[in-house]
Amino acid sequence: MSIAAKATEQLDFDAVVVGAGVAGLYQLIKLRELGLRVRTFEAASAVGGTWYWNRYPGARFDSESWTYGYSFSKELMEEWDWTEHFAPQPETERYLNFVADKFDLRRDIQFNTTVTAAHYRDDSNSWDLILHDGTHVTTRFLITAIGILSAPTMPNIPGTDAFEGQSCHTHNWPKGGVDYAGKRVAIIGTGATAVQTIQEVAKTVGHLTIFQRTPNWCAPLNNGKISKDEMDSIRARYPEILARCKETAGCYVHSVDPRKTLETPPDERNAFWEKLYASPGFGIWQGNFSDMLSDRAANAAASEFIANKIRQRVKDPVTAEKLIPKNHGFGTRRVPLETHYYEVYNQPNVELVDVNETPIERITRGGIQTTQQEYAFDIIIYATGFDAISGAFDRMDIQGVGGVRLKDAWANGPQTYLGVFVEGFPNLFMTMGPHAGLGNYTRTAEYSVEFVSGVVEYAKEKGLKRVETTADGVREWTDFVLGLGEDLLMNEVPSWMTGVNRNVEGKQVPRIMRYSGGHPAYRRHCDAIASAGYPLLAQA
Ligand code: NA7
Repeated sequence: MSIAAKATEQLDFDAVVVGAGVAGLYQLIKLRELGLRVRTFEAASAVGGTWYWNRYPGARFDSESWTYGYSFSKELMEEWDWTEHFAPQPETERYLNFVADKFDLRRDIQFNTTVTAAHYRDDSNSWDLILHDGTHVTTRFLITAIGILSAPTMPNIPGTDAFEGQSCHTHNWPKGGVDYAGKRVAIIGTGATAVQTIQEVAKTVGHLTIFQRTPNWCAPLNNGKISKDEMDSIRARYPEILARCKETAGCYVHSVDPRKTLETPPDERNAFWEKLYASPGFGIWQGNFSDMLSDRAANAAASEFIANKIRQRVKDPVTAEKLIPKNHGFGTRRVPLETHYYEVYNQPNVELVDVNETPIERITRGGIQTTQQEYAFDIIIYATGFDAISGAFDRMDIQGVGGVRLKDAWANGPQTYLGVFVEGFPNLFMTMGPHAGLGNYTRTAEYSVEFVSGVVEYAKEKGLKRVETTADGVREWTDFVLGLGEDLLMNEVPSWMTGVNRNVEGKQVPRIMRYSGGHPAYRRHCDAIASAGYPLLAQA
């Protein structure tokens, strides 16, 4: 880290946070505690980030609600009751508003404001931000809390503007909702978002057509309501729950089973998988046999177990086979958790179109034209995903020392130190950045925010005006992260987790985008660096 002191002009703020979602809200609290002049800019009209935008039908957690809340305030944990084990979007949005109220956060947040550009000024060791209306704002430190799934992408299909019915991306679902009951509805995509949308829309739709390019391995969510008594008991166990999340690789309550898949006798193996399939949440993904995501034969066996479940649940064998992934194994992409998803395909008013067999040629005024026929629709839903992890950075014009654009610096994949710092971009700190330890979002975001806050506090105490990573820091960390990810089956497969989005130029090939050494190791690594006074940050 290079930290250089320099007398500067009066800046508008000591720190600016971009984003008022899960990470951004906590970051604002921490920076206020440090006594800084801080301002948050948020593109939406209210707090929530992901939980503000993604109000599509059926949107909900796949992490247990009671592992997802903030842990920094005991009082907050005392006061908030979750009503379902996997809370729906409106409840989470309410929760984040409750947090904003409780800590009086809105007075430091400027809503409806997009930061379009951020340019580093060498002479004053500060960032010059340009807002969407052309306003300039200066700050010493710039902290991004822009999320990893916040840059939605439309499909690269011609004619999306031509459609005369109603259409929207799930991320931009209208606040007033969409009246799809009894209507002819199309959904493009079959990722985690589409799965949640499909199973909800199918309940009242007139006719539903699902356009699938790649099926995903889905497993049951097994959600349930939380009674008042159960919530009290969960609250009493919060210390134990949080301690458990701290120990697991992804900060979920589910921890990997130490046994090896094929060394476990078939009956025992099957019984274990049956139990996981009937249990709530990500256990079947995060709590499976220890070699399930690294050993090909183990992974193939787990995949066959899930494939048979799909065959049992979907009545038409041709449709069932279409829903079974063939190009990747179970768990090598993010596992969508579902509630009666596969049974939707048994409804007479639901049709699955495999766009590999009959590609979509264009969106028309009245619907969707494939190579085989034109389908007529009232509504088209684009559940086509995100330019993940680095996409939100690419969409901002971030320029570091010498006017170097972050997008160009990362053209061959992100290069960071600890997922927090970028060479040539002093005083820029990323929460939940590429190559950081990611997982259960709030659990990992809390750590990320606390680490960044530690750096800012250090700079404040030492009177530092410039904090930046050395080239060595970035090289060492990037090599380390790439090495860690090499043997994982997950990193071979195109998905948002490997930075692939076929609708975005230059993002066609899987890359290692995430630190995969497990969050406990990530924390140990970062804590040691903080205790040692940030040795790979340049100090001047
Ligand atoms: P995903 O998981 O990236 O899914 C996007 C889906 O859209 C996926 O099925 C894509 O197929 C499909 N897609 C994208 N573009 C096209 C085109 N042009 N034609 C046909 N199909 C297309 O995003 P989600 O929003 O579902 O989930 C993201 C995460 O958010 C999720 O994991 C949760 O953590 C929350 P493809 O697989 O690329 O063939």
